[in-house]
Amino acid sequence: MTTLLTTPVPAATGDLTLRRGAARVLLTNWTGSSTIPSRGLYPHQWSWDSGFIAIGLRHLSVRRAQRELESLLGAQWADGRVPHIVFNPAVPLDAYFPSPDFWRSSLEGAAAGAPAGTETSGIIQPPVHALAAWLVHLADPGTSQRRGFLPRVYGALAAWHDYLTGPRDLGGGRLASVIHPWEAGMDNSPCWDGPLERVEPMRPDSYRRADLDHGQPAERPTDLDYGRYVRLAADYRDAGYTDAPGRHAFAVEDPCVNALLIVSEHALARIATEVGADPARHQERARTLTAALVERLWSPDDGMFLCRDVVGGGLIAERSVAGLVPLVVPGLPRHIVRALVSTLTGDGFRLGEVPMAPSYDFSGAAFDSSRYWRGPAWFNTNWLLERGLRQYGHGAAADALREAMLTAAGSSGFSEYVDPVTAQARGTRNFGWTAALALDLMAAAPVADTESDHHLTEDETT
Ligand code: 9WN
Repeated sequence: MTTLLTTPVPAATGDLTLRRGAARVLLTNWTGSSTIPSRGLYPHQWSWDSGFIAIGLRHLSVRRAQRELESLLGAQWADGRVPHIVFNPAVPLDAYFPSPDFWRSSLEGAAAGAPAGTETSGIIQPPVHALAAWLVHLADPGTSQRRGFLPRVYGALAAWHDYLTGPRDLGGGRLASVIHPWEAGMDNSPCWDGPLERVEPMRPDSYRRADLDHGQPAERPTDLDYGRYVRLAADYRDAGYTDAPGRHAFAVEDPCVNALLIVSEHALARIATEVGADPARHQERARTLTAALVERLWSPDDGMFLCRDVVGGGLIAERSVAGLVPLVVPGLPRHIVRALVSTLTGDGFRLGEVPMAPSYDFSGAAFDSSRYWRGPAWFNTNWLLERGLRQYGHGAAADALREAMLTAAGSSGFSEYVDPVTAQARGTRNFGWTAALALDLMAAAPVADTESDHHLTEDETT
C-alpha cells in the first residue's frame, strides 16, 4: 500500500489560466508573512487555512510556504495550542467578529501561556500543520535543509500534538476533543445541532456580526447558531481558556480533527527522523489514535465515522463529510475502507454522480445546498478525500474528483464552497485554500511554457 505521505500526485491536464488565477489569489492574499483566507470576510491568519495554503504555496514559493507555517507557529501558546486566528493589528477591530478585544488573549490567556506580544483567538482548529510542514519540506528538501526549516518547526509541532492528546483528551478515550464548533472548522455542521441545544445563546444585541457585511445570510450560519458560538467562546475566555474534563458545555470527538491528527503524527514521525529525533513516539501515538478512532467513532450501521458527544454521551446521529475524511488515515482495516468508499459513492454523498462530495448527507433532514457546512461542497475536504481514495488504490475515482475540483475551482472564481450538484459558486470568492489546493492538484501536471508565470522570483519571496 502506498501512503498519503509518499504518493506523488500524477499529472493532470496543465491549465495555465487556472494556474495563473490560483497564483494571483495567493499573491493578492499574501500579507508579507502569511496568507489571509479572503480579503473581505476573513482578514486575519487562520490556522487550518494556513496549513492548506502552505501545501499549495509550496508550488509557488517554498520560502513563503515555510513562512506561512512559521508565522502561525510563532503565535503558539506555551501550553502547546496553536490558535485558530492570529490577528493582524493593522486590521480595524470591526472588520471581523469576534475581534481581538473580544478574545483578549494576552490578558485572559496569560495563565494558559498566550503570547504577550500577539493577539490571537483562544480556541484551535484541526491539526493539518505537520502534514503541511512535511509536504512543504518535500517540495524542496535542499532549501528546507539549508534554512533549517524542519528543526525550527519540529518542537512546536510536537508540543501542539502534546496539547491535543493531553489536555484535550476530554473524553478519556485517547482522542482529541473540540470544545467549540469553530474548532472543528465546520462551524455550523448539523452534527453540532444537538450538543448546541444545551447552550444558552448570547443576546443578539450584545455583539455585531461582521460576516454578514460580506456574506449572503442564506449561505452563513443563523443568528441563533451565532449566539451560541459567542456564548461558548465567551465562557471559555472567562474561564481563562483552561481545559478540564467536565467544565465545557460543548465537547465533541470529531473524526476529521482526529484523522488529521493521525496523518500529522505520521508526518511528525518522518520529520523526527529528518531532524535526528526519535520517530517512535509519533509512530506509537499514530497507532494509538487510529485504534481509538475506530473503537470510539466507527459506526458500522452508517458505514462511516460519526462524532461523539463527550458531554451528552454517545455517537451523534448526523452524517457529515467529517466522517469520511478518515480515508486519509493509512492502515485502516480493509472492511472500513470498503465501507467508507461505498458510503462516499452511495446515496448519501453520491460522489461520481455529483462532481464533489457534499459537506453533509444529501438525504439528511438538515441538508441545505447553499448554507455553509450543511450541504455545500468544500475544496479542503474533497482534497483530503482525493488523497484518501488514491491512497487506497481508487485511482480512477481520485482522478475524476481531481478534475471536477479543478473545473469547479476555476469556474467558481476560487469560491469558498460550491453547490454540491451544480458546482455553482457559494460563499466568498478568491478564497485562499481553494486556490492553493487547486495548485497542489495541478502540481504534477506538465508545465507548459512559462515556469516564471507561476513561480515567484527570489525578491518576491523575501
Ligand atoms: C470562524 C477561515 C475560516 C475557516 C473555517 C470556516 C470559516 C470562521 C467564520 O472560515 O470559519 O473560524 O467566521 O465563519 O468555517 O473552516 O477556517 O477561512
